[in-house]
Amino acid sequence: MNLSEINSPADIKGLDSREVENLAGEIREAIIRTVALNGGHLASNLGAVELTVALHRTFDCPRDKIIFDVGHQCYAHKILTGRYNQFSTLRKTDGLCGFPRREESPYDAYGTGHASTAISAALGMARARDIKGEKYSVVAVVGDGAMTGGMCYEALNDAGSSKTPMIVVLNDNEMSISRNVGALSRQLTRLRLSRGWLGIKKSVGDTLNRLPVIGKPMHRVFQRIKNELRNVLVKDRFFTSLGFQYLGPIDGHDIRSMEKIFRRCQDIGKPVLVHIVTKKGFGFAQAEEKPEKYHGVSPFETEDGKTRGEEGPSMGKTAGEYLAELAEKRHDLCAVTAAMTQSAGFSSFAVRFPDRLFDVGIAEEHAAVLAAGLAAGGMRPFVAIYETFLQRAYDQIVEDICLQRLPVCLLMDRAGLGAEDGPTHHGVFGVSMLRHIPGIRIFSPRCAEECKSMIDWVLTRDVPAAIRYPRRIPELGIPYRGPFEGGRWEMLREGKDAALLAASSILEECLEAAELLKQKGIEAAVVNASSLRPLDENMLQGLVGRVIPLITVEEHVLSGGFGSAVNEWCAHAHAAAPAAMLALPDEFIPHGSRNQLIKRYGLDRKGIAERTAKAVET
Ligand SMILES: Cc1ncc(C[n+]2csc(CCOP(=O)(O)OP(=O)(O)O)c2C)c(N)n1
Repeated sequence: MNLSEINSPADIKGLDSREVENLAGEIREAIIRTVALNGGHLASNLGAVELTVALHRTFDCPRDKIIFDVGHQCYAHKILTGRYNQFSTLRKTDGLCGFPRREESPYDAYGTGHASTAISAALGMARARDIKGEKYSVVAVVGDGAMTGGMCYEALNDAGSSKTPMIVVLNDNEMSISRNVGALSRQLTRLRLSRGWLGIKKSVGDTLNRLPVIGKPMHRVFQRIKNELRNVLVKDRFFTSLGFQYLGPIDGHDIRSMEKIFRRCQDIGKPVLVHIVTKKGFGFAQAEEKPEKYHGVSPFETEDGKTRGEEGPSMGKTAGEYLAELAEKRHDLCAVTAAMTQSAGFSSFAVRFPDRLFDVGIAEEHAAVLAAGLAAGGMRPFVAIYETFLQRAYDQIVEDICLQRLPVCLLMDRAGLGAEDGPTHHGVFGVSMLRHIPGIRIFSPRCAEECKSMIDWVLTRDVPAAIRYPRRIPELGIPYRGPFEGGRWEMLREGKDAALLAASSILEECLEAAELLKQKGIEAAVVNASSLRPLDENMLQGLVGRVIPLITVEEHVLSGGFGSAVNEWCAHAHAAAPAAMLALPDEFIPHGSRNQLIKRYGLDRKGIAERTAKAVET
């Protein structure tokens, strides 16, 4: 079947089994082709192709609701719901989003991006349905990685006790981004291993059924014993004890078996959990072999898997490797990650100090409190989490870390625009999330040396701190003089007409803007405001004394960010407010390339230069 002929899932319902197999193959090829060009989540999507086909052939969307946890595995869903013709725009500016978005299609029943929300959302929708007396199925598709997140258990607990009919499909591939962690993962392995036993059960049942007269009653008794035994032997009590009917494990690449089970689920009338087993990267040898590498990829060559465009060393890796170096001598130093050890740059720390690296699974709240506990016990924990995911742990940062003044250091990776991943992944709220919390220090390095120097500084103080940095190390071409001091900024470029105050990733654009301004005869100073809290009050006093326009620039929302901090300081100091505060607007920023996004919001060199020139002229 030609994928471009699929206008809705109704178009695939009448296919015979051969056609369905072919369809899965075509979807898989389209996904590989597109991700090779645009980048994206490859391995997770390849593993979920048959599951998605089976879901859309069984359920009747958009009347029935399918909620994809994390949503990074929704590509086949987008193709099957009339979006194949736009699929080449996946993750591109103004193109299809790589995650489900309610505004993009009525088939995207619920927007996701951050893990472990689908069961809660599905329960909410199922309750809304029941209250309104409507009839439809609600299905949450959750990976075993997402199942390490605490919210899943809160939702299972609630759903199981309320007996609200809903379906949870547990897509178990033994992987989160890396191999999955935790006790539940071990439990699922036991369930998967029980598949051999389920095979024996089936063949005994079939034999009994074939026996004349005595066969049928014996089969019924066997059935009862079988179910009991199943509970004991396959240890599926975990989900049943929470009030869910457990079905599985079944092969998540066998479309017919899944359709059969999904049809059964529609009539059960209580919460059901269907445990399917899949292979991450299924059908693409390189991704099957290295599912971690192909979890999320930049554009790559399909033949040899080589990624296009060198990504360069990351700031996270710099921090992770430096901490591993320090950990040789400092036995109190430890690290906490939340299912992102490799992506956050802590692989070598994990290899060198497996006893002092705690990967807690997708459990950011737990990560923060675990770190608070470690600090209370005399350790120096560094918690490496992407800025966007750290939003989960706001309360724990306030109550557990800061209120108790515990020396936990948050390493907020991927600060700034998450570009192609879009609104769920931009790290643009971090400063406003933390800046008002008493006692915390917030820093943002401009280079690897400054990042290391910040870590050194943090280790000499007994206070909570956060270091926020983008993935890529900015290239400013100005040697770092250091050492870093909390509350001290660095003058990167002198200038008598205006001062641009900025930190980290956006300093590159500021320095380029200063060059453009020079061509117009405007001398703009550029300050590396690497200490976002406390501010460098001495330098601010000096700049205010020069009576030149101050312009704050940040890759962050305006409200409560760095510009707001400088503005507040000016008000307290009875100084003139900044002449301009350049930042992202107070709206959710869509996905797109970073270059196009910063241009759109006036944060590229041209935008910064124009706003500065205007401030100087008025
Ligand atoms: C709150 C949160 N933390 C971290 C992530 C980053 N992340 C995206 S996918 C993923 C692994 C998900 O594993 P699983 O649910 O098993 O899906 P799979 O990729 O294996 O199909 C992680 C950790 C996230 N999306 N949300």
